[in-house]
This record gives sequence, structure tokens and C-alpha cells, in this order.
Amino acid sequence: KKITVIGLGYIGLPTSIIFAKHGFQVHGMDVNREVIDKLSRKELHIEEPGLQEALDEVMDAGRLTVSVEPEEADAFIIAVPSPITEEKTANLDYVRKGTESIVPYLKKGNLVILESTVPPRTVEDVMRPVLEEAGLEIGEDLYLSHSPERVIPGKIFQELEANDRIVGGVDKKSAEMTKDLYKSFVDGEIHLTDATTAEMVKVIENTYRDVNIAFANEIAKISDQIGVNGWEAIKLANYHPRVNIHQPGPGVGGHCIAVDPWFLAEQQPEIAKIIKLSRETNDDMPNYTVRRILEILDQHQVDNPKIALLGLSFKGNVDDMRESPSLKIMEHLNKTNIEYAAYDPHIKDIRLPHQVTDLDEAVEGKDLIVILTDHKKFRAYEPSKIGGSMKTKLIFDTKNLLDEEKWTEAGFDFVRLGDAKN
Ligand code: SAJ
Repeated sequence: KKITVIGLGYIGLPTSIIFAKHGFQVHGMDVNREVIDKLSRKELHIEEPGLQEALDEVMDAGRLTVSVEPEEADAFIIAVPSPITEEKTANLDYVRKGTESIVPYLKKGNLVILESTVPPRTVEDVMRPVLEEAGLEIGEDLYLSHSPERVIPGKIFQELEANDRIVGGVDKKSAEMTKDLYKSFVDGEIHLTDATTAEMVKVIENTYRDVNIAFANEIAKISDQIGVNGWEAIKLANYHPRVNIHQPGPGVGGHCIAVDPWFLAEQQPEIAKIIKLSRETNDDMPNYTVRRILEILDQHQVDNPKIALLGLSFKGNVDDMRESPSLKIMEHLNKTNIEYAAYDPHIKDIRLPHQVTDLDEAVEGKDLIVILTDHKKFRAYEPSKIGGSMKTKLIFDTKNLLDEEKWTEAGFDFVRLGDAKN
């Protein structure tokens, strides 16, 4: 059986590889020629544990081919971006174009699956018309479904296999056919529903996380005011069997959680009040973080402050900077008199102004270190060594990542976001 995958990004590429590993012949297409050139040389354009080895394996075995054009196949999987516009509405151009691009290659009996996260009704209202206008009768010539990806960057291969999967067909046969395909590598359960419900499920999962994080951020801000360690309070509350509060932080990044809630808010703005407020709360956290930085510098009476930002990716242990709160924090800092250097051990090339590729260079002569992502590597840092070259030994941990005792023993003043006792 052959599968053509449209879009070779964080989801499309690992998905192509895993199907190839499980006996399918896979053709991956991407409109970005640079990505295709790289992949043809077995070079990656994204970072993900295990991805290089897996790519080498399937390409060496001749099971995965890539090009800028689709190819005929039994099934087509569309895994393209679905970003939001400035107006916070879904940009479905890639979904539409991806669908159009496969039309010339479709044969009777083919299955078309959308994996991208989209506002509910996209399969019915955007994809179906494109396919029908091409003269294809869905349920007769062609089968159509939505099987949203639910994997977390950093653990993609593990989660592709282990997670349950939601499959929504425009009819029963489409859903069944999709399940048969994914069964080849999914160890979790595959739950069948209709396409619109599957779209809704995916979007509410990420919205749940966003709303919960907004709640955690509000707790952190309240804790900053009333003299409580918010992290400790959340940890203790979570011992309750029916409580699961997420973690505060300097903001919510990535291309999913910070985007998908708008897919609901845009459709029903009058109803989606908590959803919208949560989005705004999380979007304000970079601003709040900078306010706290200014307060800390002020409290310690630092003149001509120079600071080091550690962590640029949107979350720990990945190299992905999309929608990263760190970028917004840098924008805010550019409007102040604070000088700063930014460093991320996972990002090896210089992509930003003020970015340095060396930890020593980042901290030398600085007054304050700000931890912005929960990279494991930061935990191993030696405070006495780092403090040696600093002008003032101050550290602000926005992720509750570091061992406070270790840093205070080395002479640092340790401040945590959402922990006013400091
Ligand atoms: N974050 C917090 N507090 C938390 C958890 C996360 O501030 O308690 C922040 C992170 O630092 C990061 C952002 O939220 O900036 C998003 O990170 P994440 O790890 O929560 O999620 P993503 O965007 O990497 O992946 C999510 C996952 N969705 C859910 O867990 C419900 C993943 O399963 C989805 O497949 C993915 O979105 C997607 O592609 O939609």
C-alpha cells in the first residue's frame, strides 16, 4: 500500500517515517524546495529525538521518497500548517491548497485524511467542496476523514505509537478505512466519530490546556501579591484526587496551544468568554515577566542593568522558537534601558539580535539571569562557576526549574515567578 503525505514538518515527517517503518511505501511532498533538498540528502530541518536515525533507516531501505510534487497513492495525508492571522482567525489557505494539490492524483477508492488542527467544520466546509468541485463523489469515489495529531514535540515517536487516536470520518466507511491504516502502528485505542466532532475534540484538548495554564498563571500573579509560593500551593492542591492544575510560566508558546483556542473563539466570540480571556491572560505573561524583571532590578538597586536570558525555545529540551514567550520578552526589553544577551543551548546558530552561542559570554558582567525555559541542561549548571563572572548575583526563575538552595549557597539572590516570599 502506498501513502502520500502533504507537508513534511513536525508532524508530516515523523508520520511519513513511521508509516514507512511499518511496511508502507511513502511519498512525502513539501512545497519548500529547501526542505526537500535537505531531506533528499538525509538532512533534517527540524530537531526531534530519534528522527535522524529513523529517517536514515527508511530512506536507505527505499521506503520513503520526497519531492515538491505529490504522487498517486492509496491514501493521502494532509499535515500542513493552520496558523492564525493577525485578526486571530484561522488561515486555512494551506489546507485548501494542500487539498487542491492532490486532486490531479486522486483515483477511485482513495482515502484523504486531514491531520492538521483546524476549526470545527473545516473538513465539511473547506475540503469537501474542493474535492466535489473536482467531480469526485465522496463516499463513492473517494473517502474523507480527520485524524488529528496529538503528539508532543520532544516525544513524537513515542506518542505516535502510544497515544489513543481520534478518527472522524465524513461517513462510516471513511472512518473505518482510516482506522485500518493507523492500526498499523498505533498501540493506543482508535476511537471513531464523525469529522466535525474529531475537529472539535482536538481543539478543545488544547484549549483545556490553555485555560488551565491561564488559571495557573493567575494563581502565580495572586501569589506574588499575597506572599505565597504559588508553585508549592499548586503542587499541594494537586494531591487532591480531582484537581490537576497546570504550571505557571513566562507565557504559552508553540504553534498549537497559543493558536487553537482562537479557532473556537473566532466562531462563537459571544460565548467563548473564558477561552478568550485565558488566551489574553497567557499572552500577557511575557509582559508580566518583564514587569517583574524591572521590579527585581529596582529592588536590588542595580544601575545600568545588564541581564542574561536563558532559554529561547517555546519549551524545554526542544529547538523550536515558534511563538516563544522569550521572543516577546525580548521585544518588551528592547523598549527599556536594559542591556541583555540571550542564550539557548539547543539553538546552535545565531537567529536573533542579542543572541550569543556561549553560556560564559551570556552571563559575563551581568546583574541578573532569567530562566525562561525548562531545559534540563540548565539544572546541571554550576552556580559558583556562573556567578564568578557576574556583576551582581541575581537569578529569576520563571519555570520553577532550579534548586533554590544550591543557588543561594553560591551567593545568589533567588527569585521565582509566582513566589512572593522572595
Ligand atoms: N506550558 C505552561 N504550563 C504548563 C504546560 C505548558 O506554561 O503547565 C507552556 C509551555 O511552556 C509552552 C506551551 O505551554 O510554552 C505549550 O507547551 P505544551 O508542552 O503544553 O504543548 P505543545 O504545544 O508542545 O503540544 C500540545 C499538546 N497538547 C496537549 O497536551 C493537550 C500535544 O499533545 C498536541 O499534539 C500539540 O499541542 C498539538 O500539535 O496540537
